[in-house]
Amino acid sequence: VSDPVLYYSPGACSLSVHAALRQAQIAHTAVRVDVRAGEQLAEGYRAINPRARVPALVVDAALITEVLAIASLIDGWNPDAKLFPRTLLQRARALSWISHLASAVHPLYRAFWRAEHYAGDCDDARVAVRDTAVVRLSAVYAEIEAAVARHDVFSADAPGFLDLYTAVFLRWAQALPDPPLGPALIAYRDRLAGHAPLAAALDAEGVSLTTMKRRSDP
Ligand SMILES: N[C@@H](CCC(=O)N[C@@H](CS)C(=O)NCC(=O)O)C(=O)O
Repeated sequence: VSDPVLYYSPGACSLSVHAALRQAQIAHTAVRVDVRAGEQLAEGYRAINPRARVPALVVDAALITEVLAIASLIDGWNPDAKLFPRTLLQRARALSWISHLASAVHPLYRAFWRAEHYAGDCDDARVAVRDTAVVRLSAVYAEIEAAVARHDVFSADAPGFLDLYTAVFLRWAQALPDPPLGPALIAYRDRLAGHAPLAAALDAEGVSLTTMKRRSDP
């Protein structure tokens, strides 16, 4: 049985599972597929993941896609890593946020970065999709900010997968015209950046939570 192989792109949503593998101390190989350079579209990668997205985890020749599925597998491998809350109700509340981030918030970033995915080649529609995404994202961050301020499922003291995944969205906020992060989210982000497994994954990917720039960028 060989180590699982994680396909990731620096600072992409795959950062969450990259950090989770480290938190759970799972030996793995991390393979970079640079989405910014379009490497996910290469034939070689499509042969591994026909959906041409990251993250993808290959385990004993089985392909697992989708952050939540990968995170739940890692949790099963090492429940002591506390990636998910133990009590059923708390676990459901964390899953509720993770599911919301994956199914509603992530697509807003797709609308922001790849408006053509929804608007086709119509310029006016692309601008409208992009602008609407920016407005909706502000509301999303306000809602997360309130939950973080109440210490409601989110925790920078004992981060679980929800926190690792949220860190990705806090990083991405830097790409928005006026990053909608209030004081509670900034304090939460800065504490998360010091969480060893996340810090190690950020370092391995050459990115940080406070800028969209990569270490290798000029
Ligand atoms: N629903 C998927 C979304 C995966 C996804 O869209 N990943 C982005 C990076 S954050 C990607 O690979 N984008 C490449 C592309 O859209 O061409 C998940 O939650 O894992």
